Amino acid sequence: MAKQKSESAAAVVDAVCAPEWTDILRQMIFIRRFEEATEREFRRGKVGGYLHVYIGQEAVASGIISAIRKNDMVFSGYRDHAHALALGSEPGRVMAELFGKATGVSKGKGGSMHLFDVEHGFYGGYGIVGGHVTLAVGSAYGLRYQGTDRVVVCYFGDGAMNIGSFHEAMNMAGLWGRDGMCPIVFIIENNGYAMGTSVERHSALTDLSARVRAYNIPSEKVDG
Ligand SMILES: Cc1ncc(C[n+]2csc(CCOP(=O)(O)OP(=O)(O)O)c2C)c(N)n1
Repeated sequence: MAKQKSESAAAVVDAVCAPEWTDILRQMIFIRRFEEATEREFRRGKVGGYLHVYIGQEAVASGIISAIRKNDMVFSGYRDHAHALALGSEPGRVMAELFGKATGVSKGKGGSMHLFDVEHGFYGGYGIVGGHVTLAVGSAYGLRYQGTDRVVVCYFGDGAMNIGSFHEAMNMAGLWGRDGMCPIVFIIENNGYAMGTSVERHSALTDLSARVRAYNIPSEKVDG
């Protein structure tokens, strides 16, 4: 993996994973165990605010993050624990954030939906559905403007694709991308629902990867 995990993060992963598993499988299983633990703590009333788990989507964060470089930038929506863990955030600091502790990755001020760990390339963790997509596109433009070859990876859910700012961001990404000025990979995490509303009920076009082609952005469908 391109990202370097801290020693204590690696030790926690070792504690729940068999040594013969591949790095990506270890990552995925570790995320599953972590999410099960967060749910338990949430039910015990230990987690401030709300909590959304990533169970079933582990491969999407683990696979892509294993392919990026240490200085690339990652943005995600509010189902964000896995992205932080896959990037190498210390699991104890991620859990501390859910508990509202000052030792958390966002100093206990963000909670489950607002994890940040810039040192590991994680630029959030956003509770405003689709809001972060504009920030990610602006950051990608900024990276090119500064003359770097860094890239942005931006995750969002199927529901986020119906938000107005999402379409503004796609238009700018398609426009700047035409001149090579928007180094960004968008990952639509289509889990079939915008929370409780199925894709069939919330999207006029259910082939979501086709929707971004309207903005001159090439896309393909992958089984996550
Ligand atoms: C701007 C905004 N509008 C509405 C909400 C309320 N809301 C919370 S979750 C959600 C659905 C998001 O669905 P999706 O992006 O598919 O994520 P999922 O939870 O299904 O993974 C909505 C509309 C919000 N958080 N932000």
